[in-house]
Amino acid sequence: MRIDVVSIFPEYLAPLELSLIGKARQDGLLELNVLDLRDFTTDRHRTVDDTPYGGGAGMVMKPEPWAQALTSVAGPGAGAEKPVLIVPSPAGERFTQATAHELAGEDRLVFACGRYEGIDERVLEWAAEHFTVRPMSLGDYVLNGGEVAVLAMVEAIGRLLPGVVGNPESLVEESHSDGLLEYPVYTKPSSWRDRNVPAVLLSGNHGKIAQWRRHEQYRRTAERRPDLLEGFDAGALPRADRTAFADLGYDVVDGRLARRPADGGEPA
Ligand code: JFE
Repeated sequence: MRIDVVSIFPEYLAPLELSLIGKARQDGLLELNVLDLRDFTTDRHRTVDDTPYGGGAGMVMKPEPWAQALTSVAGPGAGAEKPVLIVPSPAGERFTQATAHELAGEDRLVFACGRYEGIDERVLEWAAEHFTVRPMSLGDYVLNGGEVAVLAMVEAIGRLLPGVVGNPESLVEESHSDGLLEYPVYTKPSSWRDRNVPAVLLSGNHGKIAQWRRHEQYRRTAERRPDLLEGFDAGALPRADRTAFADLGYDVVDGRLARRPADGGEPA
């Protein structure tokens, strides 16, 4: 896969050279280029921003440096598939693990890191001629620019490329994580500062261990991310799993989990 990143802070992307992604580059699985948007300006001050039409606070990124930079990375026009242009934005579609898997299957990705109040909207319209344009949000909070979002997205995508993660079993386990939160993990020593590792994990009973871990996933998900249980397929759950959900306040109704109504009855 080839990834190009355009930013006015190319040094911000230096962490991509390290660890997992750096290794993927060394092994020739990933080609990564970071470009400085200011190299595509033509004025003495290397200007990339201007005041917003319609007024308001802050500055907006000028279109022409973007057009020059994106043209330089667009690649062959005819024949080859359009690269995907990912534009981090608080107003983008949500980037999820499913998005990461989808993008890991692409041959070419280009990331456009905005700053200030964002990029002149016409750049995204124009770019659709050369790219499949995908405005993307990491989550519902506001960053100062696209760079941190790109670090997260490139790491999430890069570790899915064949040969990047050393142990493919950990990816398999993740992918059938069925939309639940992960179970808690422990390592040696078995007793640490008066806290013991749950005995079941030392039992050697792999059936019991798998069941305990699954129930911990249910417990954590109900506690921290009850929204994830709305899509959970509870149709074919073993009796012990139904009981685990019942203890968490959920009944199975028509193959879905239903929060048991709070008991609002009068005291006896
Ligand atoms: C840029 C900014 C005020 C944008 C309404 C470019 N998930 C996510 N959060 N924040 C971003 C992505 C993000 C991405 C690119 C960005 C934020 N900003 C700052 C400030 C309003 C904005 O858009 C500039």
